Amino acid sequence: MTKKLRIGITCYPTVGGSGVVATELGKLLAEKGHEIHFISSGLPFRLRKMYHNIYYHQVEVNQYSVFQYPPYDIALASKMAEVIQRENLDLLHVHYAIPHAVCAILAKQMSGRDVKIVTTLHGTDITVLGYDLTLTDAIRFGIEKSDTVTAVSHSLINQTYELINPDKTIVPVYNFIDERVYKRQESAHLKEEFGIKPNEKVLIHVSNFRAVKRVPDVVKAFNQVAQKIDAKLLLIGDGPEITVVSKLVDKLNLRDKVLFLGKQDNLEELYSISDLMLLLSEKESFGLVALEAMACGVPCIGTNIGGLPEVIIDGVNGYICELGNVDEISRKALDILTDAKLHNHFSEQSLRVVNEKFRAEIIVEQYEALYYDLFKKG
Ligand code: GMT
Repeated sequence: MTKKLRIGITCYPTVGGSGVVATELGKLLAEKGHEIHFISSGLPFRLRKMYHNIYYHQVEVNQYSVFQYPPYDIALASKMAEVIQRENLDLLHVHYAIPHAVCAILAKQMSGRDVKIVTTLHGTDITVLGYDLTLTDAIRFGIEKSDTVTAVSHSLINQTYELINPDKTIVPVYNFIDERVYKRQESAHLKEEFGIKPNEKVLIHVSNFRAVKRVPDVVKAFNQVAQKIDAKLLLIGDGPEITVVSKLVDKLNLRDKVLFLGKQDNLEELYSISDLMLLLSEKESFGLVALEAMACGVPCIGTNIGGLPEVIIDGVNGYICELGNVDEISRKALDILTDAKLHNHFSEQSLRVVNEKFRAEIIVEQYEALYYDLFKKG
């Protein structure tokens, strides 16, 4: 029997897609018999249930008056080193090149153990260079000194080579969903509770409302759709742009058609009452929420940005539109929403694409194979 591994996982527990993927991966690896140690500043969300082989080691970041900034990176590296030694970890799988890969490298040195380091790039750690070029060398260092580096899309790999040009092979490993959770379910009662009439089409957008998500484009496209057919828009999430979006909704006189639902768990129930997902970002290395929607049979419209065309296959399970082209987006949304045959087809294709490319079993096996490779190499 293959040896089960002791794996440390570090992510930002609250950040969104990367935290979700790290947590879900930890759970599925635990179900396969590996021992999982989450090392992070907060209990990773979506952990929800008790597992006998999942442990959580909290990183305490103290604010001493002598330090100008709380020393998160050093506190994390120290905690990682402590857990490597005490729990005899075989490997650390960290999410983000900075700061987490750099912390893992430091922790490995501090522990004096030959722990392997696997780093997954999610995009936000690379696109940060758009704002702060001084981090380039730190990101390259984190990538080059990791034993294995993965990225969540081919687009992100290309972008990383263009911007950082690390001397390292980066392996594509797509994100995945747990299809036991993300599946269409009976939630018709929710429609009634939200005051959505049976004839109304439901569009959905889920994000952290950062400017890069271009939520105003979602509202503008919805406005054009709602002028032609009866429809409601569900906006899920919260973040810096919420006020701008709310003002736009008022300006366009859409208050009774747009539902601001804030942050929500159990998204599968909301996808299950939705007819179309809009993800119109200007940066998106993958677009996990599109995948979640697809797994519930919801066709998606995304922008021709980053990894989105690798998830939403244009003309197969939805449409890819030019960034900011609200006319094109609303036209294609209407095509899907007014043609039941096309909608059904895209819905079925969404399930097929998820099953063939993004099923948890396939992706978790890819990560496991990469882990075991490291021990073969010695
Ligand atoms: O999109 C965000 O703002 C959150 C961010 C994160 O770091 O969690 O998401 C990134 O990682 C997700 C999981 O791999 C991807 O699905 C998102 O596309 C990616 N976000 C960006 O590239 C902007």
